[in-house]
Amino acid sequence: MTVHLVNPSHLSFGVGVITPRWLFVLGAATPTVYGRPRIVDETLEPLDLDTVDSGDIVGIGIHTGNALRGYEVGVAARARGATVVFGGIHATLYPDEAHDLGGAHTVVRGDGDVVWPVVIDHAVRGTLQRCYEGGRVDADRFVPARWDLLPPGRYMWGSVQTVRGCPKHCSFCSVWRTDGQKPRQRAVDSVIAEIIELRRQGFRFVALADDNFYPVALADLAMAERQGNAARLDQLRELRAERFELMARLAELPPDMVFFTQITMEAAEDETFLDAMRRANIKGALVGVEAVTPEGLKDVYKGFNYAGEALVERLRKFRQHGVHVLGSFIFGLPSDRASTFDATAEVAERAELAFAQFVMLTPYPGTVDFEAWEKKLGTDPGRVAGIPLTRHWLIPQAHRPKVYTPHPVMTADEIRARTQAVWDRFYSLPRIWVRSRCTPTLRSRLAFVLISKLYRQMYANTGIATDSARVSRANRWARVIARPCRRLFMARPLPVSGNAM
Ligand code: B12
Ligand code: SF4
Repeated sequence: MTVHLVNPSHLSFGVGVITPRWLFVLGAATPTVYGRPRIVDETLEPLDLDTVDSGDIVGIGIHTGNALRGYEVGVAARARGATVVFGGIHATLYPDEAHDLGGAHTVVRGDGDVVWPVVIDHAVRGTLQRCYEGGRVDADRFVPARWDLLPPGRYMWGSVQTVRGCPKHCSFCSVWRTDGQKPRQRAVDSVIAEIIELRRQGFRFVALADDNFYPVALADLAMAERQGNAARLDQLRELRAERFELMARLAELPPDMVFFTQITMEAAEDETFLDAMRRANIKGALVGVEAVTPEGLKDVYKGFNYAGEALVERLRKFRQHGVHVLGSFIFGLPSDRASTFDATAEVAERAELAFAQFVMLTPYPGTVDFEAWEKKLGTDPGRVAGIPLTRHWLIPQAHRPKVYTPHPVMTADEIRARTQAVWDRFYSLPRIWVRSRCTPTLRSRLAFVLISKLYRQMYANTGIATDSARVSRANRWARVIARPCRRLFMARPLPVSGNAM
């Protein structure tokens, strides 16, 4: 019996940017008596169904965007006689859907770290339940990933999680509801051990795959102090101290290592934290800017962000502390106007962002926005290809709308076209070349140009374009750029024995 773990994708690029962490965590949680799990990441290559035999177990992890492809894989694997198990955020939110459409024998909700071996055991004994509650596992029970399962030469960045959960409550995000608002921080030794293993395999670049690397802001401490809440203050200080301990340990790793994470903009006000990030070689951070106007921020319950000039200043602060920002912006908010698009592109440029993504407001299930939208559409939400809009992830990729929420003044196509134009502007070659000055050597400037082009091809052209010819062209281009790009990110593997670090 073979255990297969499949990360579904309708597009394959041959080379991946970031290792999908869940594959290697569940690989590690698979009891060794069942042999070496077979890892299949369809962002590299589609699953070869001939490798699935009757009696095998096929674990499929889905988020909303790849659920439909996941269901195709599930149905096909079941038809070959395999036991099919679904997990991941989308299966957590819609367990019945995986049964109805994905051929699931069972579904795991929540974290798989602890429950996965139980599910395999039940599958082997023939005592599977319809659903398992994996829950929110405590940080000391997070299973470290098995990096020996990595296919060689396929990824640019490793991924290591240091904290799960986020104390904020943004309206477009499901993390605080599924992973919880209490940050679950992993022990420092366990994080460092994984990073060392990745470095030994030649990975210099590691994404800290956290919901929010900065779970305790100065404002939170000040609030607890004002409230005279001594217990809360102690708890927050302890969490904060652990972050500094982790960063101090990262700083001891070889200086050629580079880390990237996701963080809230509040960190810009915390220069001690930013300095620790610089020492730790955390050279990049995705910051959810979302909107550049106060009205837009109100639309997404992100009042803790800044707008206008203050926003530009905050974003520059990261750069001044050696942290390059990937700014994430949302278009299609009710307060957006035609002028918002250029204004956003200008802010992105003036704030000296290294990278930016411009996404169109998508109501993701599990979010406050989704619930309000679903309720508003009521019993007659409209249909595409026979599928109600409120189940948009089930619409075949080629027909999937790009904009879901009717906008007060713009048509869906106008929002899409203007969003595409902002991507085109931000990622024009001359602009990328100017931005690449943020890196020190010609080799790294070249890597910067390639990764910028790749990022645009992978996310904008395949995600926003409506024309299928453009999507396949972008896919081909991404495949071509990805190989040389990967080589630029790698280092010579370090020996396993000896005290290299
Ligand atoms: C790191 C990250 C990224 C990275 C790296 C992705 C990668 N290659 O790994 C980047 C920045 C590239 C990224 C991009 C995007 N992401 Co993202 N990302 C994350 C983040 C913060 C962590 C994921 C992670 O690695 N976690 C660590 C692993 C170990 O945890 P896990 O995946 O949850 O898996 C556990 C359980 O879910 C379960 N499990 C998972 N699969 C399976 C399968 C089986 C069989 C079983 C039993 C259990 C199981 O067990 C695992 C261990 O406990 C999550 C937030 C989150 N909390 O999940 C968002 C998240 C997954 N991303 C999200 C989104 C929306 C996106 C984008 C669409 C954003 C955008 N607009 O561009 C893109 C889509 C990319 C794509 N095409 O896939 C959403 C998905 C929402 C949804 N309902 O689908 C999340 C939840 C964040 C959010 N704001 O809501 N992302
Ligand atoms: S968008 Fe970021 S800050 Fe907001 S709740 Fe989600 S993870 Fe937290």
